[in-house]
Amino acid sequence: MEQENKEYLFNPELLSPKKGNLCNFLTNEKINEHKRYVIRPLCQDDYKIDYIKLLSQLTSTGNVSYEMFNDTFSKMKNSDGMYYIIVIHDLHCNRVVASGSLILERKFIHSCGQRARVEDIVVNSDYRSKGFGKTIVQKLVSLAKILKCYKVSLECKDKNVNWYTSFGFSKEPGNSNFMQIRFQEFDI
Ligand code: 16G
Repeated sequence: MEQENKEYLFNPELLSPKKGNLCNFLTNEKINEHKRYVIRPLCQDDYKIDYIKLLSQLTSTGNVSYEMFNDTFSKMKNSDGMYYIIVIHDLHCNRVVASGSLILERKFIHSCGQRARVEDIVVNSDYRSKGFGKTIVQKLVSLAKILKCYKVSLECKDKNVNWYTSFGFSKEPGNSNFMQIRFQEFDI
């Protein structure tokens, strides 16, 4: 039998107020009857339980092989604490049903501070309206605070602005633009 690879992207204790408790069962009793859902850092083996398929509900993923996934996973893990991807795992169906990332950026400004970005929030369409997205965003915002970031920001589709506003994100007057240039030749 293939050995299970439980390598976490980052220390799971960061998600758990109780030291040593590596799995964090969702606290909403109504939704989490029988301790079905856990929230935890991304694992290397999540590739095998359709992590990329989950991301494809957010945007185009391209063809990501296991080797490509592992290579990126290792680079993130060895990045000196810059990448924090969390998932909600449905233990009954053994699949990853929601995910979100917190990416840190080192700065010289703000006393060599760190800024954080919330990225790639996605909930499997079969699991919406259970508060999973909210749980993930709130965990990531708490994590940004624990990691002493001076601010946390995000960019999102226009239709989601009100949803993110409900977690305390706001458009600062005179400072609320998000712009981009897309390089089609590298978008594979
Ligand atoms: C949304 C996501 C962003 C993601 C992008 C993908 C959040 C808060 N925002 O803006 O993180 O990378 O969609 O869309 O999750 P794209 O492939 O068109 O860039």
